[in-house]
Amino acid sequence: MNKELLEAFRRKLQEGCVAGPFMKTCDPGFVEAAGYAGMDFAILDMEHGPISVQQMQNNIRAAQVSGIVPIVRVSNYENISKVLDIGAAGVQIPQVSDAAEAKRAVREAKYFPEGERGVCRFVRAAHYSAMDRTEYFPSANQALVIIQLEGQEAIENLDEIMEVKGIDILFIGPYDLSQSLGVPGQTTHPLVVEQMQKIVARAKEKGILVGTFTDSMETLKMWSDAGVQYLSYSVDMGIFCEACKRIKTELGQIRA
Ligand code: 3PY
Ligand code: MG
Repeated sequence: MNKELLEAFRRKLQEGCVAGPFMKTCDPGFVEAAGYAGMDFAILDMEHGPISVQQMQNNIRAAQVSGIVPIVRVSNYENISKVLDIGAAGVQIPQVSDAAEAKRAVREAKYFPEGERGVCRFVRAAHYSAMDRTEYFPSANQALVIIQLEGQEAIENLDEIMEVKGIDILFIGPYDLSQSLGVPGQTTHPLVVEQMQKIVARAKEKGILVGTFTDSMETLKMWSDAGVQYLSYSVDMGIFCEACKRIKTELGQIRA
């Protein structure tokens, strides 16, 4: 984790908003390209992507090369410390439903006194022990902890979840939320938008940062206007698909 990069990212979050894609790629070149293109962060996805921890290590290196903040979405609590050990600047934990799960996320991600993360300084994040131990442990506790609220249960337990210390961002997953509300995939259905607006409003009252996923410029604008600070826009594979479709259409028009 690069200290300066993370500090600049936190400042940008507080001052306005940050944007970045989810990425399922196992090729570090794509992550590097997203950084050179000026994206603020990439959510490197272990929940829905095929990537291994070993490959993830190289994606994180690539992010650091091009100055994009590597957040890893884990698929289980056990992987939280593993991806922080290989240098993730933050972890994103899906399907958090109550305060106990939110507390577990923090416990796994932080060293004493905030948590009980398993201790090892012979890892990439600590420069394999070349980093001074008095510097490593406090700096490691700066990693971002982002939890995903994406079901009715999480909404029912929102007050207690918002009381949990050590959470940096509440991320609303519109797709899983739409399923939980009985309208799977309809992320702009009034039922979904209404619940999302409620979460955004409650988090704002408490001064907590909020994030969400968007896959169109309309929804990006809608949630940006609503004050969402951590905006994820689409997924690497989806962005590539859209670009291919557009090229195909334009080729068709040229040939017509
Ligand atoms: C969801 O929408 O359910 C997510 O997890 C973000 O893509
Ligand atoms: Mg989800």
